[in-house]
Amino acid sequence: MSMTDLLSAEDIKKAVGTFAAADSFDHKKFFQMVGLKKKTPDEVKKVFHILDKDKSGFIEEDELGSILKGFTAGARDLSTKETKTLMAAGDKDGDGKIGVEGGSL
Ligand SMILES: [Ca+2]
Repeated sequence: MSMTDLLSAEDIKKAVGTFAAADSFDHKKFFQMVGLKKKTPDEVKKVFHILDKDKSGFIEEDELGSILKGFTAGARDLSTKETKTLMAAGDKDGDGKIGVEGGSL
């Protein structure tokens, strides 16, 4: 299963391009642009599992920093600030990682 089986390559390209500048990343807009908001919970889970590279069941900070690369290989890494903002948004229980259940991804 690859990201483009779940999401449109065109939408991903557009979304990644929109947030190409450092510190411009807006996860809500990004997830909307790639079409994640329209996906079923099951499909969102599949996307999550692609982003969970070490299959730990969680997205840890290092995986979060390269989250855009999970969508398309040529994308940039998030800055430390962006990574921390995204972690704070998705980490509901404050354990420093994002789980698939109840996460904002
Ligand atoms: Ca992981």
